[in-house]
Amino acid sequence: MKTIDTNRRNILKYAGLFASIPFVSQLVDKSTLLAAGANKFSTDLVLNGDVYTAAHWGAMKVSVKNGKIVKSVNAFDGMVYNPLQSVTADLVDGKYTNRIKAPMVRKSYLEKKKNNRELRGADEWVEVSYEQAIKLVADEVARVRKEKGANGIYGGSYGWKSSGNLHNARTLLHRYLTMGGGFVGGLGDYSAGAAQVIMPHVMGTLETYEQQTSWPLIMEHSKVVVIWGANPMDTLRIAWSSNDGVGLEYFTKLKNSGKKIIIIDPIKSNTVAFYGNKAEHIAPKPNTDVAMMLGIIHTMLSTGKYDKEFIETYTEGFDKFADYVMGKTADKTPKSAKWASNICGVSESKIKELADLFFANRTMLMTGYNMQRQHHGEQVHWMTVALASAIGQIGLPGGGFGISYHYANGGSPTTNAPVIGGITVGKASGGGQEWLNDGSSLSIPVARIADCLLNPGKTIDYNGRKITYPEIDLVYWVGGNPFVHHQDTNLLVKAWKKPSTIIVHDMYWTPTAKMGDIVFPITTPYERNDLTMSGDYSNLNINPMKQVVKRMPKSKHDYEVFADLAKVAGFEAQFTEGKSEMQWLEEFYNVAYNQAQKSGALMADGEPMPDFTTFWNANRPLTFAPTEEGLNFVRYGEFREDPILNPLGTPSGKIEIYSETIAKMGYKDCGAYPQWFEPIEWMGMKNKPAEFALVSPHPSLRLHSQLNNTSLRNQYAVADREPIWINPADAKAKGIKNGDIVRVFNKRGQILTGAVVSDIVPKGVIRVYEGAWYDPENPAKENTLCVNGNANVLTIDIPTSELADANIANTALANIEKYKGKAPKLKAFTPPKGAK
Ligand code: PGD
Repeated sequence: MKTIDTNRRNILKYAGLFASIPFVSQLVDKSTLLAAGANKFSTDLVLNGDVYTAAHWGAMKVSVKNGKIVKSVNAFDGMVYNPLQSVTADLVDGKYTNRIKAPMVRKSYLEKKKNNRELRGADEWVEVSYEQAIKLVADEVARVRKEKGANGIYGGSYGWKSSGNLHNARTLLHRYLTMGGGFVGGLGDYSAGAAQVIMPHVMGTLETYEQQTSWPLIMEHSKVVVIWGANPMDTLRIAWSSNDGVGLEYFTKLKNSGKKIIIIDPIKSNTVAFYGNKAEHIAPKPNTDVAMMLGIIHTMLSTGKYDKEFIETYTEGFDKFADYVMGKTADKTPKSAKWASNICGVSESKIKELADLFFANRTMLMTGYNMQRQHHGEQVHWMTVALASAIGQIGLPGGGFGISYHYANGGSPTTNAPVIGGITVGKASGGGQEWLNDGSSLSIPVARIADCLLNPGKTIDYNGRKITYPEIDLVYWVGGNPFVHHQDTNLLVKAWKKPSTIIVHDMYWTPTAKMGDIVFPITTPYERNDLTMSGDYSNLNINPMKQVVKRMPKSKHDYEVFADLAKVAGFEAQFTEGKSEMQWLEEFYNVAYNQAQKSGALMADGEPMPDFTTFWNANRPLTFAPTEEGLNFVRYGEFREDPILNPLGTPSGKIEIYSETIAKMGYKDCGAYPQWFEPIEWMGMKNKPAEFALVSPHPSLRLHSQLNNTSLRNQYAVADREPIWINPADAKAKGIKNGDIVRVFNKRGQILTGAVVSDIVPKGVIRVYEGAWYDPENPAKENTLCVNGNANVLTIDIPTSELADANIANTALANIEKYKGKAPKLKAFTPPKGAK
């Protein structure tokens, strides 16, 4: 009985929250949208009215007037405001939009000039017909396949593409390349590359992108909530599928919950600003959280205020780690609060106070991914687990640790929604697919791409095995922007000169498109039909992504380009399965619909899921309600209840504070238990190569580089550049004032930024958000100035360690000076020479 009652309560609550959308008949002229009649869906465009779609930044209602977008807002009333939802019109055509308007080829590439690779990024472009572009690509893919096999083609093509289960650029590329005979792929990602390799050794599961203890349980049970190295008020504006908005709702409610909220972050982030005096802000030096955690653990072990029983029952090898903490191993250094304080800059007394506070109260440690995007990034989440083990609350409601609350709404309770289908990679069309059985030998860690292009044949270590880099001769990139996301841009510029051919699909002349040889003009998500769910962990909604406006002339869907390439290669039927866009969508929808029919799952309003035609014509998202299990989900609850019956997926079945598996790998830069390693560059090092610690976290008004080309930029650009935050004392010492143009530089490169003098950054630290479009002043010159302020020109391209080979974007030092020359004009948002 209890289950029914609670479910009903949830249904009513969620129906209330998401019920603000009237049916389409009240919104648009029936004669347009419903012209096809009751039993047939319509794809006619709404010329005047509202259309529902979705993006990484959530479900949206887009208003159209005379066929043009005039407004876009959250699809649901009453949710926390998300500014990213407001600029849909700009993404189609705005002041900075910079669409690719036709298939284009780089001039000297087209002319087959011998030195043409040297001119990438500095050349003129020539418009070609779509048919000619398809032929060029098809011939080149066939040539490289013939000469070098699957090993010659890099299709790892990392990136955040757009939401949508059909127009999924990267999967479509993989489908085309797989069916054609294989390609070199990418292992892991830039987001959580270190955590997703270390955590399976420690917890037996990826941990990243997995559901967290539910928010209602946090609200009910946690006494202390620690937001550690995370900035959820900004990062929860987006999600991988589409944002359900629930995380922001809960972080907002948390503010006045009376709980002790602690934010540990070198910067007074927007999350610190949001909580104001309702939270305590503790600011360690960048890259030193592992040392701070060690100081807390040392205090707990020294005072005896730690959970011995938990450690005995649920963990493996804690004693060996404890020897390290207490200074009984070779380094003979106790990792005391004083030792930690000397490294991280947080006072000894505060470190000791935290140890007592965490142990005495139900404490949830919510960590972010930023801290593992650092040199030795594997250590931080392993150390978090060691700390949470000493506290002893893993598996209790509201206690333990969670590394995904800040990302894609971890903890948003899982609903009863059936899951829609999506386009898949498919199978090889015959021959050449053996490599698929050994993806390892033909996939490289994603963040090692520049190293791989520069050093074919080099063998690297990766998580206990060896990977030998292939010789890549063709790079095919869709749905990603490596000339913004990859570390040490100038090194990437060099690496990019290696392959014979680089093909890029994008909607815009991004820096990556400008560095290509052949580019295709792709439709925006607002110019095609698609479907997506929202809520990566909750599956809260099924969203129609209806075409909002007429597509730009000459633009193509990624799907169309790959289908045409498949046609030339002789496997069109296999690629398209003979289906149209809407037939694919109907099929994906029916995967969920059939599940719902079978299970009897109802929507949040108590109604059954409509059939596809009704759903599509109704033009509104469907909402589902959290289940009893979803609401009461405690991460590792079952393991805690019975570790024998419910062991973890680690070799010992327990939490591995000591990992024999990693010990056997014998890596110098990742040991058998979590440790403090001095990063390659940091504030506390001797002989610093540059003066300031550069942090480059995720931006508040973009998704990585996406939306840099919208009017949101007017809200943050300073002197028409990416802003740099500088502490007032540092600014004074350098003679820099608010609004000045600042050159930021180190041995890897130089960028121009606009000064924001503010104490949100401590002395000795500067912040430049990642994601500004790389804009080389003179692309023909080595190490030229990036005039728009791409932080990655300054970051370091080495791996976290031999274990994960992930990126270390957040470990870097740089210098600053007032820029005195005539400020070069921005070209980031204008087409290259030869393009309109
Ligand atoms: P986005 O800007 O999202 O960045 O790197 P990522 O490459 O994912 O790029 C997506 C691109 O895809 C855009 O150019 C967009 O226009 C294009 N696109 C969107 N939809 C479509 C489509 O349908 N078809 C095609 N063909 N193209 C499409 C992000 C990466 O950056 C990530 S995930 C992380 S976590 C890293 N974070 C940091 C960091 O914290 N600090 C630094 N310094 N650097 C980082 N880099 C990493």
